[in-house]
Amino acid sequence: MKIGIVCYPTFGGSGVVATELGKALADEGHQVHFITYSQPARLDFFSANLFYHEVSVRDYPLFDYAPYESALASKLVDVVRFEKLDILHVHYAIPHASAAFMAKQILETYGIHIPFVTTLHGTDITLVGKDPTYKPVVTFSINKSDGVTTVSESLKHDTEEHFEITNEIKVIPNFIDFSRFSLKPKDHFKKAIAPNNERILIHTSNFRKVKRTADVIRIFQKIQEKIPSKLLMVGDGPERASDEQLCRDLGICEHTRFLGKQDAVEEILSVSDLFLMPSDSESFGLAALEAMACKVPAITSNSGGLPELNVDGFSGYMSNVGDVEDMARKAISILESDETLKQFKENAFARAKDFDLKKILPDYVAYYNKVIEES
Ligand code: GMT
Repeated sequence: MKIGIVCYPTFGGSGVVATELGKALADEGHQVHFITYSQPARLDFFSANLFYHEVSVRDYPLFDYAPYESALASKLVDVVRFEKLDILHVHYAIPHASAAFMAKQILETYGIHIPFVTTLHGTDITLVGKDPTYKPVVTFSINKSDGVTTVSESLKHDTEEHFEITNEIKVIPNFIDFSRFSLKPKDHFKKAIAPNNERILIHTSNFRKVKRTADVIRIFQKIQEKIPSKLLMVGDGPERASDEQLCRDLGICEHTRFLGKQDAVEEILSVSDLFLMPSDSESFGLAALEAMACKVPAITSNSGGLPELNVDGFSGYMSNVGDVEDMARKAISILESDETLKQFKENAFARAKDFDLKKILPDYVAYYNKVIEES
C-alpha cells in the first residue's frame, strides 16, 4: 500500500503514535509518506520506504493568520496525485481531517478517489473539539472521514457523547515497540541518581495543566517522607516553572531532578521503579505504557482510557483524580517491599505485552484495506 500520514510532528503522543506507525508500516514493505510542517521528532533516520513532504506556509503581510489548513490541503493534493497514494491517515480532526476532506474533493475533479482515515487522540476531542469555535468543523470532518478510529473505548464514548456522530468508530489502542522500549542496562545511571539505592519515581509529559504535575510533586513528597526516594521529571511545558517553585516550597529540591525533554526516555525509564500519571484526563496514556514496557508499574488516575491500560492492583494502582493521599499510599505499598515491587514490575511488563506493536499493527492494516474496499 502507499499511505500518506498527516500528524503534528512534535513530541506529543499523537505525533509519536503516527510516526511509530509509519515506521512499522514501512518495515512491513508499505510505502509511507509523511506530510507535515516539520520532520517528525522520531523520523531521524533513512529508510527506503519512508518519505517526508514538508508543508510550507507562505506568510504575506495581508494575512493576520497564515492559512495552514489550505497549504496542507494543497500539499495533500500534490502528494496524492504524484505519488499515487492509496489512502491518507490523518491524526487529529482539526485541521488534518478537514484538510484531507478538502483535498479529497479537489482530487475528485482530477478523477482521483482517495479515502482517508481519521484517528482521534484525545485532546482534539476532550479539550479543543468541544470548544464551540471548532465544534461544527470537528463534527463534519469526523462524519466525512472514510474511517474513524479512537485510541480507547473511553474516547469513542466521549466522541459519541459530545458530537453528533453518524460514522462507525473503530477502537485501535496505542501500541509499544519492544525493540525500543525494553529494560536497558543503565546501572551507572541509577547509581548517579540514587547513590544510596533510593527508589526512583518518574513522570514524563509535556507539563500541560491536564497532566496535574503539581500532584506528582505532592505525591512524591508524601512518599519521600516514608521511603528514601528520588523523583525524575522528564519533559517540559507550561507548568514546569511553577512545579520547580513547588519543589522549593516543599523543601524537596535535593531529591527531585527536572531533566527537560529527552530523546532516549527508555534509558531513564530503565532505572525507574514507579511511574506517576495523575492526569485530569488521558485518552489512553501512552507514556504509562512506555513505562510498563520498561518494567515500571504505574500509579495513575482512573480517568479517560487509563482503566483500559492500567490494571488496578496488578500493573499498578488507580485513584480518583486529585486524590494525592490515596496515590501516595498505594505507591508506598508497592515501594516498601522488594518482593512486592519485583512482582509489580513483572506484572507491568506482562500488561504492556498486550499492546505490542506486533499485535496492533495488523489491526491498522486490516482497517485500511476495509476502508479502501468500501470507499
Ligand atoms: O498527552 C498529551 O498531551 C499529548 C496528546 C496528543 O494529543 O498528542 O496525547 C494524546 O494522545 C496520545 C496518543 O494517542 C494518548 O496516549 C494520550 O493519552 C493523549 N493525551 C490526552 O488525552 C491528554
